[in-house]
Amino acid sequence: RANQGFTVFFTGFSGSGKSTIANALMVKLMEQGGRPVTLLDGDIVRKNLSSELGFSKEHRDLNIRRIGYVASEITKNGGIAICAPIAPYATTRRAVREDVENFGAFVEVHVATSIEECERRDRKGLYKLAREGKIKEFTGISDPYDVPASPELSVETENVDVDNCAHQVLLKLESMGLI
Ligand code: GGZ
Repeated sequence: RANQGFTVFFTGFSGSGKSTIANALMVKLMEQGGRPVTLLDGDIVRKNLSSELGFSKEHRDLNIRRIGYVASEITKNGGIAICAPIAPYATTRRAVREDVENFGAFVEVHVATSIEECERRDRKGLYKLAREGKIKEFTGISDPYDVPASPELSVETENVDVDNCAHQVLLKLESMGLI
């Protein structure tokens, strides 16, 4: 069991801290050595694997199913996949969980930083554009986000720093017997 592959799947709003926590987690897991770690970040996947897709429900679902497929292949081969898309739809997250659980563990981590905080930070100026109607179908503003009902772990970056969040994920992986 200690050598099985697994997938850590972060979900949360744009600007919630998914990528930063995912990167910190990747560093910690790589320091431990052993299994190869692959990061499937939202931005990077959209550039390389889903470049033709937009943000309709159909396109988001397709994007998430692709991420899920790659994560399940990595998991099957005994690796560690870290995914960090918004993944707003519960049914699609469920489908990815089922794909991955054929081969190893699926660890869903809700990055539960509130939409108010994400908009207040507005690191990339996207929330302003969404409010102005210049970006349509923006998650949390003009498009839905299904709050995870039973994630393996929930963290937030309003009161807790990134390193602490990544450490909480590491502890969860330990308690699940995965590392
Ligand atoms: C949400 C959008 C949108 C819309 C562009 N809604 O902060 P970012 O910039 O880097 O992260 C967001 C990213 C979301 O892509 P994902 O592949 O993670 O989304 S999904 O899981 O729903 O497929 C944001 C940017 O793309 N972005 N337009 N309308 N985020």
